[in-house]
Amino acid sequence: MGHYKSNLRDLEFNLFELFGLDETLEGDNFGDMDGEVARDMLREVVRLAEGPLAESFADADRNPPVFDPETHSLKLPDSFKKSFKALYDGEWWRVGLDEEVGGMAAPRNLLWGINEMLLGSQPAAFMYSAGPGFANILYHNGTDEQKEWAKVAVERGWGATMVLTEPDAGSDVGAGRTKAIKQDDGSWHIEGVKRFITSAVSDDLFENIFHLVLARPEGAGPGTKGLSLFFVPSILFDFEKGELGERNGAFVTGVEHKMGLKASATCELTFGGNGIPAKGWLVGEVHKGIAQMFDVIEHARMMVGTKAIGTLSTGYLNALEYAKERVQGADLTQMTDKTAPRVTITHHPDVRRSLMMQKAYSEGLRAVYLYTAAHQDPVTAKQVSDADADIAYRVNDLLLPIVKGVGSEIAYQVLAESLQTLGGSGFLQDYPLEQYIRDAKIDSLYEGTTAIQAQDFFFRKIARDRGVALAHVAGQIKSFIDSEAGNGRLKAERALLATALEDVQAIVTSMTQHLMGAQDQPTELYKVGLASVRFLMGFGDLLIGWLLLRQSEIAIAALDNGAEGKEKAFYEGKIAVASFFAKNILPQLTATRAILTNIDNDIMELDEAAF
Ligand code: ST9
Ligand code: FAD
Repeated sequence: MGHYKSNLRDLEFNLFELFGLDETLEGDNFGDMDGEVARDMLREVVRLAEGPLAESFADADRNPPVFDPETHSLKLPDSFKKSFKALYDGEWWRVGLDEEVGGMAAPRNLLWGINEMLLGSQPAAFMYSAGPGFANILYHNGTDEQKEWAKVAVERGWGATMVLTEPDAGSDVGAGRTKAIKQDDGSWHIEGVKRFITSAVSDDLFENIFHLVLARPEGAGPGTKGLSLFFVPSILFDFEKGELGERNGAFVTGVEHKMGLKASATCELTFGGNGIPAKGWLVGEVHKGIAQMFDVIEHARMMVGTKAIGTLSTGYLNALEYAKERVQGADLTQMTDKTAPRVTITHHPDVRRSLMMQKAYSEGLRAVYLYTAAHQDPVTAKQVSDADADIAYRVNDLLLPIVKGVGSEIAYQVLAESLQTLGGSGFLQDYPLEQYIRDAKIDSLYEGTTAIQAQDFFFRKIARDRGVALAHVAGQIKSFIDSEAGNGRLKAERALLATALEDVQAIVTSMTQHLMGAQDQPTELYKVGLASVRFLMGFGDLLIGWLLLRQSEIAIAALDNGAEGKEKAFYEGKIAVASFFAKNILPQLTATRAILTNIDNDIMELDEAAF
């Protein structure tokens, strides 16, 4: 048994009982797939994720990949390659891809439910296996000829990378200096050095890797709008037959040593610095690089958030298992009786508080990413929130920074609680918690840091959207508050949710006033910047509180219908965790509201020397 613990029951509860996946699958929107097929798929993924995929998790951390700068090559641990093969040969990468490139249609919430387990088990392997997904995006954005390359890439199992970051262009992608020089034959030569590129070298996992690279054509303007997207294969190939030819001039010139996620190679990638030109082809023959790259980024942000949430879930379940067995101390009510029987630590109030917090965020964030995923295809969105295609698109856009930003911040924070549950043992490498924390830290950094997610959330997803998607989600929350949900038993919790919704709405109003005030007084914008991350996190708590209460409503009905045994315990847990979250977390939003609606610019006016 590996480190990974799936939560199949909770996944199925969300997909089928909360979001109605059986109904989504009625008709032929997703081919022959029905609820039973979907359940079989999930069970199969549990076997893979808890078994062969998880097996190399610790070994690949303790024996990280070794890079040889002479040959620009990487040696991955054999154990990891075995896990990767189990994943790739399982062909889970086909799920959700277009049928034209060899994919299999599936509702997006089912797809991300599957991905949660693969990512929680062995995230680096999942990332190496993203080639077909990247090819799918090339297929969507490419010329007719490039669509054929995309099919070749999938058929031959090529790896792929997304290439934006440079030493002086991280969050500020538009500062990138990598150049593209047009050639007479219609191709381009790419020149520059990119850094932190994931999976740019990968031992012998693939015969070829193609890079999707942002570069600035000579003479193009500044910023992100001057960037174009290029397809740059590591090895050139015959465009008709797909056969491999000469090495292209894109070489990995370094691999980073890092805190965690060690099996995933993070590379310096040099284009054209080795005496061989790095040939590239303009994707779609249009200069819309940043918009095209955002097709990749949106998937990758979803992936990063789901990875964090999947890690938090297995962290919680490992902590829970330990807590149920660890005997230490007496019950608090018998603390003065030195002869009192010793109890398992689950008897101690503070351990219960911590475990319930872990459960709330693991299960609440799972509901958040599945709700978001449901808005990535119109059929599922209609089923889940009665959204039409336009609203569905906007809601997904709105919630991606929540999945990515809140998912990653909370996972890192709450995994520390999971480690704490194990006491000193949590600090040891005998348990996976310390590695979970190291491996999950990256999630708040790459694909746009939390500050970037928070700005995206407010400026683009709320202000620029004129609040349309926000109104849809807030409307759903409001109708739950106004309903009789819980059959008389969720009144207090619904009242707490109502206050939380008002608090969040007051924060939005205040931030919008600062945004408008910036037309006369530009420094008003600082107030938005000072509030944005706390607003992002607060909105995440509101969504979690709402979705946990919706789950609780279903659980109450199931208990009323006579659920027994393990099922009874499961539903009781659902009611308890929703109530706990409503009473212990949602009221914090009132304090956040008081802080953010009275925010001032004092620290912006302070001399840097005073810090
Ligand atoms: C990285 C990779 O960190 C880490 C892990 C890699 C793992 C690989 C595996 C991935 C697997 C994924 C799954 C595979 C796929 C499966 C497929 C299945 C089918 N939304 O605001 P402006 C666009 S990589 C959409 O003025 P600035 C838009 O076109 C490195 N589009 O920005 C816009 O134009 P317009 C990641 C957006 O001030 C234009 O950009 N690095 C969005 O010029 C300009 O917008 C980062 O993420 C959006 N949310 O530039 C960088 N936002 O307005 C983080 C912008 O006309 N930095 N656009 O529509 C940022 O995001 C910055 O805010 C910035 C600012 C660069 C956008
Ligand atoms: P900086 O942009 O320098 O940020 C430093 C700090 O300043 C952060 O706290 C940030 O939030 C804050 N900050 C910066 N600008 C602002 C602002 N405008 N407002 C408020 N705060 C701000 N890139 C790729 O292109 N492809 C990859 O495959 C890839 N994989 C990666 C893998 C790993 C392991 C790592 C570490 C990075 C990877 N990256 C990749 C790069 C990653 O996306 C960047 O590290 C990230 O976007 C942040 O950029 P930076 O590191 O330069 O930090």
